[in-house]
Amino acid sequence: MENWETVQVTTDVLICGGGMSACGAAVEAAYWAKKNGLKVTLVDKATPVRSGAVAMGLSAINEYIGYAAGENTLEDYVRYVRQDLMGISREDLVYNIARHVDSSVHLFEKWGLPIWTDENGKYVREGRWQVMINGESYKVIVAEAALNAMAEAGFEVYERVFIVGPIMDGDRIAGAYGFSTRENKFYVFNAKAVYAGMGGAVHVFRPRSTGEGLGRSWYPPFNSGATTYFTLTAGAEQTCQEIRFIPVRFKDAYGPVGAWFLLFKSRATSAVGGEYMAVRKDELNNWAPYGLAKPIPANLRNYLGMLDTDEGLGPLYMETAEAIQNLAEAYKDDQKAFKKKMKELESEAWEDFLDMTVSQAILWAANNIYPEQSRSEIAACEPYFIGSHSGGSGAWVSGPEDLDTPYKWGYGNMTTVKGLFTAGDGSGASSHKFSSGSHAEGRWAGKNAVKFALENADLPSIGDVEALKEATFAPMKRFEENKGYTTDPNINPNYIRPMQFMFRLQKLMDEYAGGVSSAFKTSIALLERGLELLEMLKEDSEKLGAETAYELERCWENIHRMWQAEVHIRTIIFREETRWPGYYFRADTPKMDEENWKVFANCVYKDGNWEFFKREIHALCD
Ligand code: SFD
Ligand code: AMP
Repeated sequence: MENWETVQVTTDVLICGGGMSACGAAVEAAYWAKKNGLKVTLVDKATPVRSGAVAMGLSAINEYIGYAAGENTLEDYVRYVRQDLMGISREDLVYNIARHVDSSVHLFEKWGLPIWTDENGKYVREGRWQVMINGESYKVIVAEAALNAMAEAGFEVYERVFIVGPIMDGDRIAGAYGFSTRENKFYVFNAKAVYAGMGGAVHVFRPRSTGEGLGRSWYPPFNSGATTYFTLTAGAEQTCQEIRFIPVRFKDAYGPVGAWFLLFKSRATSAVGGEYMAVRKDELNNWAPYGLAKPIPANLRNYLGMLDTDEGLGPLYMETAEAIQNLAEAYKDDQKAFKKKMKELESEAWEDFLDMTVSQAILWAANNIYPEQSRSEIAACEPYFIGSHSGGSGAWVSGPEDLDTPYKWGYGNMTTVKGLFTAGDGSGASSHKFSSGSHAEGRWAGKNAVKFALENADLPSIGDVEALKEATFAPMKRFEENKGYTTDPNINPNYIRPMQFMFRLQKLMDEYAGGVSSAFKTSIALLERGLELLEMLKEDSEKLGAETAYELERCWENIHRMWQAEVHIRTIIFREETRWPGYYFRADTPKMDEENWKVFANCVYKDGNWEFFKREIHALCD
């Protein structure tokens, strides 16, 4: 520990994370802070240029309202999100994001992002809400704007600094602490306001991929639950922590399906050729009113496919060849035009992957898949926590001041902890913000964080940082002290390495909390047993051992995941119904209960105790 220098940084607004929402927060906070003589500091465990969910790029921007052109109203979007989340959404937050999202998209375009346009210069829509982009460098472009805004204001950005946890001063956030993975430096950030934008979580559940492919998941392997850990352990109220997200993706390399379903109008079928959305249509009656309205919620679409799989009708397939043929059909009378169209569609199909999931293109090539000639396997992924997509987990945040909403207690997007803000994957019950909405919400939160720092000008105290440092480096000390005890450093009675710890967490989540191997089903008995095992894992988290700084990072990532797992299991237990089949199914309460459970399931963790309670849903429009 003596080899690690302690560096203390004092700032007004601290931004933790460098993803889509943090880049939005940085652009806005840098502007307002500079104007008011305040300072902003940003810390990312990686480098914002290629960090987070958008690191590899994206092929579409999934939230664009087209408000100015009268394409959609804000209320239309609020209704869409309500429908997709089976009635559970914070409509004030969704509305607020919707009214700002188009301006984020226009900024992206101004900063250099190529957005597809048609012959009239209008954005090409993938579906009603999505616009197509050439997005391999999407994150580079968005990050560059954020980094420029910070640099122009003279503010510092710390890259490769991993945030371990929050620092509190009573009921107010006082900063954060962490360490560099490149230099021997322990960091203590003292701030008046903190923005937690460290994404969602993957690898809480056992992934389908094994061996060398372990890190190949849909969600980026580097987002490991830091935002939930940070806000939860700071004492912030959580919401929708039961709403995990399970995307259906091209199997094994996790290529996106949105373009196939929406742009190419493709069908998904079972091995015997039945289109599960048509064959199993009657099942949707059981999930009324949401099952009977359009668009059919993502979890129900998943569920109908899972019913096929359960009956042994898998593998499931995306009918790519049929979709391409259908789209080219109109050109059939002119062979030259037909060939040209086929070529165009074929290249769009490959580009969809090359823009965001290169490995899917490699897998297609390796498996001799020609999308215009044959269908291609799809499957439900393992569960993820991503409140900004079609999941809902996150912190309970204050609504916008100017809207008629009962959920307001101060600054917009502030959690229930004074001075602690979040957005994107960090704020719950406001799904379907995606990359663009996360950026817009981050901007909103960043501006409000500056306002908070201005109006609460005293710097909170950070107390004894030596104790934090000791706890942070304990796994390294433990490893060092005990490594000579066995001949194989991986097997030692005095410590557990983070990889083995992660496998244990994933196994119990998979088998008890409804992962892939239990076909996404669970029950109260399974959940309670899972919780017992989790408690024991928690005890063993005190025995983690790390050889290097990177392994120390892995230790803390897994502690973050463990807390994400616990709040998830506990919230599933609290909600005594099945509302999102296709995400998870509680076999002991197999039906949806609109009368008792059309509510938010919220919780607070304080002084070692969990408190769970319901909160009412307030509709913003009809
Ligand atoms: O459709 C720490 N998303 C898509 N959005 C779209 O608009 N279009 C798409 O095409 C999208 N698709 C998609 C999407 C996500 C993923 C994973 C895939 C495909 C494969 C959603 C968006 O990407 C998502 O909504 C936003 O990125 C959310 O933004 P934010 O800011 O909440 O999270 P982030 O961007 O992942 O950034 C997280 C940051 O935190 C850092 N970090 N820093 C310090 N200390 C720690 N301990 C930290 N832990 C994490 C990260 O480095 C990163 O900077 S589609 O195909 O599904
Ligand atoms: P995905 O690639 O599955 O993440 O989808 C991208 C966007 O399209 C998201 O906004 C999804 O909710 C939406 N989407 C994907 N498939 C469908 C579908 N079959 N019906 C309606 N919306 C869809």
